[in-house]
Amino acid sequence: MNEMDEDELDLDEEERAMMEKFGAAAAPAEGEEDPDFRSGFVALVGRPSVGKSTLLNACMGEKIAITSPVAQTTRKRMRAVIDRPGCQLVVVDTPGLHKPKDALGKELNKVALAELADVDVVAFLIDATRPVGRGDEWVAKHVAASKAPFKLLVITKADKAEPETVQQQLEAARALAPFDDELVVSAREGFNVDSFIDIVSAHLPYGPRWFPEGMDTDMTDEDLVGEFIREKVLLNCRQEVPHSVAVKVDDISWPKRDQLSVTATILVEREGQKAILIGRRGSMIKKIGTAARKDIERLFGAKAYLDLKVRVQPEWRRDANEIRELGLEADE
Ligand SMILES: Nc1nc2c(ncn2[C@@H]2O[C@H](COP(=O)(O)OP(=O)(O)OP(=O)(O)O)[C@@H](O)[C@H]2O)c(=O)[nH]1
Ligand SMILES: [Mg+2]
Repeated sequence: MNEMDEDELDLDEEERAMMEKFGAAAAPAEGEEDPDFRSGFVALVGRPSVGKSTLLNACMGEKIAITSPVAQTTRKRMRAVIDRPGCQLVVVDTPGLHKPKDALGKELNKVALAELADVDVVAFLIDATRPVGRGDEWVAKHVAASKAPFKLLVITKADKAEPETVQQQLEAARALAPFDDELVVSAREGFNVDSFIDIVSAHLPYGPRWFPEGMDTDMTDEDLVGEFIREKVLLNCRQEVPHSVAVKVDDISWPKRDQLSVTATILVEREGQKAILIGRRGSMIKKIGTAARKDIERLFGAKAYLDLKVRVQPEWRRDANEIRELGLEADE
């Protein structure tokens, strides 16, 4: 907090708690005096692959969260900030809730469930193209138990399902938990994305913005770059490789203002996976690097140089220390 003492700002208890939790970046902007200004958090929750990250990107109008058909694509909570006249909405992307198979899976669930306790609005996403099942029932129980004052049911991927199927999904989902409102969206086609923002914004509490205007996300550059690299692995490799991969960004430097240089290590669990990732004469790692570089260049608006290495770290997903090292541990 710059120069000013917290007491001088006359923060109320809730604001103080938020600042403790989110750090100074989340401090309410000074001088924000509009009593009609709304500001708050919506968490996107649901099973893996229902389209949470894709909806976040559609809300932002740009890709900042990684997406893929592989379950558990998202491993870290991401907050994305939408500034509108009279309102600041923070959209929180969470890992898909699932039956965990290892220590990593348990942490991912903890990360997602923690958000249910901390937001103003919970958006529970259900995939229009997959029958409502026990996984959704389990998530719904947690949504029902959340103290968030407004709960929104969202049926996703409307572009991929017949209207009758969407209707059936709505009916099945309504039976899972009480919701305050419902919406059918297609993040891919932009259908009802603005309505999603409008509905959620209308149910945020009054108060000043939590993040400075113009700040898109709370993710560090290292996190964003690491995730983009991991996404390209998910999109290019199959079977067990995607789940065994983690990316450590060792260094980011800016040799010039419009140039960044990244050194990163891709962790895998077995030698065979390393061989797949490197590919024949390095063809796979080159493909991954080229695709990641394009995304990084677009996001940062600068020319990027990527130096990727692959390292075997057996069973890292079962190793609590390694999970912590990688920043994948849930906050206690
Ligand atoms: N057709 C269609 N596909 C979508 C839509 N939204 C998401 N998808 C696809 O569904 C898959 C999963 O999307 P994600 O956004 O990664 O899903 P997620 O819920 O964030 O998944 P996890 O991070 O694993 O929990 C991707 O292949 C997306 O392209 C949509 O509106 N329409
Ligand atoms: Mg995701």
